[in-house]
Amino acid sequence: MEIGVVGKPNVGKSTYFNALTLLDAPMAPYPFTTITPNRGVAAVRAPCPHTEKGIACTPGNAKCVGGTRWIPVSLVDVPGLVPGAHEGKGLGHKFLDDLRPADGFVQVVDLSGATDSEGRPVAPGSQNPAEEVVWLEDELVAWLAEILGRDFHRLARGVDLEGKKLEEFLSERLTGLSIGMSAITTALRAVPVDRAHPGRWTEAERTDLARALLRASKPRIVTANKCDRSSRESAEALARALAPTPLVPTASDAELTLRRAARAGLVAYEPGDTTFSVPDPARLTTGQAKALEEIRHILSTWGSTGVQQSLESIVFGLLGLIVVYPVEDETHWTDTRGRVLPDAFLVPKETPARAVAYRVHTDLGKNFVRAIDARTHRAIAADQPLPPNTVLRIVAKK
Ligand SMILES: Nc1nc2c(ncn2[C@@H]2O[C@H](COP(=O)(O)OP(=O)(O)OP(=O)(O)O)[C@@H](O)[C@H]2O)c(=O)[nH]1
Ligand SMILES: [Mg+2]
Repeated sequence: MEIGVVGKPNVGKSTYFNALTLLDAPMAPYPFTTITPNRGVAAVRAPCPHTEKGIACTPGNAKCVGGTRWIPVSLVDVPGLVPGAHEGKGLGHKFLDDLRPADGFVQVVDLSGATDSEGRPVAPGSQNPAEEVVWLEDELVAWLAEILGRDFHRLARGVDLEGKKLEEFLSERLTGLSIGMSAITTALRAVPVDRAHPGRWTEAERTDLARALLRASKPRIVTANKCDRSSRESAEALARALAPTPLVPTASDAELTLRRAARAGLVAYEPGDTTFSVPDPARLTTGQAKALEEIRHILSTWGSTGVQQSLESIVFGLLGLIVVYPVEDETHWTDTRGRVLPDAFLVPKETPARAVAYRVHTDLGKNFVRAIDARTHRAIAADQPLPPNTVLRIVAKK
């Protein structure tokens, strides 16, 4: 599971990334601060089932804070894209290859309209962020079309002659891009190409197919960043212009400050909170106190910084992932070492039980007999999907 953070330069991608990962990727008020991709681990929240049992959990991969599990999600922050990147403008789009494994994108835009298409600071309100959502998709499409098109005619001739299944041919071409067979089928249905003769497809047809593949495989939300310098009306107008693409207003800078202050013990704040408190105001410098007052104002205007919510909106909303908790002992919800609810996994909603078992351990998948819902003690067959938040025991042949 990986989410790519994309957008034009200087909109706050690395600030958003740092806020979610607490890493230190360089940030600065000019374009092309990021020149190589940054990778890190963020987390999404889910209620921990330990509260139902009345016993504490012993988390391994996903920490539990006050009954909320924080489940890891990989994040990659890439350099800014500019219009014409696929022709080499700006830093070009070669680095997009680092987004190959991405399952979805968060596009960061500057809601205040104070950054031009090349990332240069300009007068607030002089730019319309809706436009970059359109051209950025074109750049992503050009990148995917280029991957699809490499040596296409020579390879596609083989498809025509050998009668090899078109879907398999495309799947091979798209290896490593996290584009599944269902996305390929959806895209082929959306674009009326000559299925029997891919060798005859025009470049325009390949581009249309690349767009359909992108839409079917890599959902995108937009974060209206720097909302602290803009207004609710602007956010609402942008949301209307982008619909049905979801829009979440964000104040990444404020979120980063709050998370760092929380790490330093200066504030009590959990990501996603609507407010924060200062346990010992005497510890704050005048500058810190003033910055926190400004952030308090942002939270009261916008409800939250939106950063945590935006990540969860793509992971749970658009990607439709659910959390499942595999255990060894279905009565005590422990693993072989007695740890309570040690692991939490994110899996797509419709994942059958056996595929979840594979995810936990290849041997469990291979030797799968059945799964058992640890709440109801009912058996779940190999091809049955799991409900959200399932605590399950996987029974496998020894
Ligand atoms: N007011 C305000 N400024 C922000 C916010 N988020 C980021 N910034 C500022 O925007 C500038 C650019 O931030 P970066 O995170 O470096 O932007 P980027 O999109 O990664 O830029 P490149 O790597 O150059 O593409 C910095 O000066 C940040 O402090 C925000 O929510 N509000
Ligand atoms: Mg950056």
